[in-house]
Amino acid sequence: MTTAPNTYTDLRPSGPAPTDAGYDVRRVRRDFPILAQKIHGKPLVYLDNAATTQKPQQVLDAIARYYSEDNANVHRGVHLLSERATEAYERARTIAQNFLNAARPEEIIFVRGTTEAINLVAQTYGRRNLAAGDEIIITAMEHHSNIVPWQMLCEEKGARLRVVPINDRGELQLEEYEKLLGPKTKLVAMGHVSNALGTINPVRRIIELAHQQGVPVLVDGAQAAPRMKVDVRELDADFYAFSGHKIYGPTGIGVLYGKASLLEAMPPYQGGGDMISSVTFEKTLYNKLPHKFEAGTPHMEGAIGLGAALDYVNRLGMENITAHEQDVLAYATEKVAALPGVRLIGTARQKTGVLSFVLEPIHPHDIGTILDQEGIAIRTGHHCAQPVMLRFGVPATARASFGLYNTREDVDALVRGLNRVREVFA
Ligand code: 7TS
Repeated sequence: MTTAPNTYTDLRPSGPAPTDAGYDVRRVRRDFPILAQKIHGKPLVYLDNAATTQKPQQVLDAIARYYSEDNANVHRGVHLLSERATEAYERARTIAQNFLNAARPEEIIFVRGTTEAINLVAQTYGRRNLAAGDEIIITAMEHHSNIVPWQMLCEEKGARLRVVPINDRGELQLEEYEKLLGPKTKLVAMGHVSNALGTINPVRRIIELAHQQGVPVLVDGAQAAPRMKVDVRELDADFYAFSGHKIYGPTGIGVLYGKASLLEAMPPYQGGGDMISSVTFEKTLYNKLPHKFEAGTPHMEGAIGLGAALDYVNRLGMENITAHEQDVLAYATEKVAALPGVRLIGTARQKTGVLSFVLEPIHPHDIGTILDQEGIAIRTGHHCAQPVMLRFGVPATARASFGLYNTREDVDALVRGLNRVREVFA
């Protein structure tokens, strides 16, 4: 472990940001110890960032420091350790608030991840506000976690799921969305960025159109938050969800942003400690926001690690990260598309992060296995977006997804690996 400052506040940027001299990806890579290793004797080329990202030393240190210096349960003890743990946990909430530009810290609910955030809204807001005959609008490019919770709710309530179709590039058909929006619509739920296609959806316009009909919108930001500036107030999003592990933070932690007015009116998700203000056997009064939605001892280590990850991203500068990843994606798109037999799946004009493709007639799993032998980690399969595979008539794709530490050299290695795959199957 590297030498670390003593307190959480010391994690804030000190000295000039690395971006002063441009985005130095080589220096950035040194922050990620895992990247330095060899896989099957070859340097690791990690291109599975849409599944999960690697963690910088700053995050590892923040977690180790929390356990070695400050660990105690939050919101309970009068003792100093508990005060310090509470302060660190709540500071992480403020960091997340600022990251999303939320109006108030109480609008940030710590959850396990995007999946839990969506289930929370389905089970609380959805159960309270939907009735038989009502409709929820999603899109044809959603991750299963933004499909199944709504299906479960629809089944329970006798409501109906409506799906906005996508074109052959993998872009939303906005005119179809406008046709689906109507008096029966009670909620719109859609991804900001598709994990299978990389499409960036025009969420601001989508929200504007929904709001004209008085319909709230949940945005699944799992793939957007790590790659682009998100401003929930500028978007006017009603709910926004993302996962810590996809933004260089720990697993098991994520954020649900909700407008305070909506969160206040929602019933709790789970019952237990911390979410109450008083309990008798006759009646329990619920705690105020955000604690109403955080039953039980929270994932303190996770929140603190996520705070350190967001600090890290802020320090590099989201504009720099976006520009860097766009460069790597554009380079990869050009090089991979030029390989004989490659068909790109997802060619939206607004894209980020993800390059999905098939290399006919080779099965994506075989591509993944051979690339692994070359030290290259990609994901193959349906990416928890089976309807997208169906739409493009493929059982699976190979997917390279990029993070802030990937380089054009990583792409060159991928292209060499794919040439090797073609030789093996020639
Ligand atoms: N929404 C999107 C758009 C995602 O990409 C994912 C995970 C989730 C929701 C669920 O996030 P979780 O953190 O709650 O699991 N996507 C992927 C992927 O593309 N490969 O592995 C997980």
